[in-house]
Amino acid sequence: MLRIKSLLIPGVDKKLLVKDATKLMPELSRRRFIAGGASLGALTLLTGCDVSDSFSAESMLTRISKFNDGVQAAIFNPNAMAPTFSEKDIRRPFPFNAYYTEDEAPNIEGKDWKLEVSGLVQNRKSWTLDELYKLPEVKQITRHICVEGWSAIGSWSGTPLRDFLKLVGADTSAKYVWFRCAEDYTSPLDMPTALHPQTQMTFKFDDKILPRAYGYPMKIRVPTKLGFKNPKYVVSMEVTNDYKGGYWEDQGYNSFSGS
Ligand SMILES: Nc1nc2c(c(=O)[nH]1)N[C@H]1C(S)=C(S)[C@@H](COP(=O)(O)O)O[C@H]1N2
Ligand SMILES: [Mo]
Repeated sequence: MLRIKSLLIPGVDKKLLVKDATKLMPELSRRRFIAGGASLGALTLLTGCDVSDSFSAESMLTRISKFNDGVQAAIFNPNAMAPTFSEKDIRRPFPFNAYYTEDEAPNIEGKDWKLEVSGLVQNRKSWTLDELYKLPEVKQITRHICVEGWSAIGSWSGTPLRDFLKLVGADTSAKYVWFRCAEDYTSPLDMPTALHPQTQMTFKFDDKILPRAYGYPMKIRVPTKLGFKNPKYVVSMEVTNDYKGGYWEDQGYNSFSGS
């Protein structure tokens, strides 16, 4: 059964906030913001404000009103970097989220698990966890933003997806990398975002093997996109020119959903 949670934040009228913020933006930013779906998530990414109360909603609006031409150039640019944070900012315990409760999360045996790599790649094969753990590791402390009205800073480590795509000889002129998960979750990622330097195949959270709750054994961490574009329990990666839809995308969320 699908559990629909409230999208509203206590004390903050989301629609009004997005409307107010839009009015404050300089022309170019405003046009791009609207073209990108004018989401609260995009606003949170931009300003770094966690809009969980009316106080931070105020500071978000203050920041937006200070946007200048220099800032504009970087805003909503697919190549822009997501802000990074320090160890002390990490939320512990980090929130769990899925379309089911935590005890229903997939319980995967690492030794039996394989990552299938298919589609427009030269080297179509399945990767074991041991093979993937040998890839170079990068650690990033970034903010995860969920459309359901929460955000939290976490630490994720793994291999940049673009390095892996190079390694398997992916056709990077293809339009998407499409992920399938152990349950029926799917998620399409546009190629420019798949090649973004911060997009990561993640094997660790907070320096420890990715716990079951956060997607063991592998998730895709995309700090320039909203939480639902970060598939957990990934079992297959397909490079494709076909738009194959995704769990939330099929329910009307904008597939771009990000910066
Ligand atoms: N396989 C799978 N991946 C998923 C989801 C899911 O339900 N299943 N939910 C998404 C959503 S909406 C969010 S906010 C994040 C939550 O990740 P977390 O549990 O690590 O905080 O996972 C995303 N990836
Ligand atoms: Mo989410």
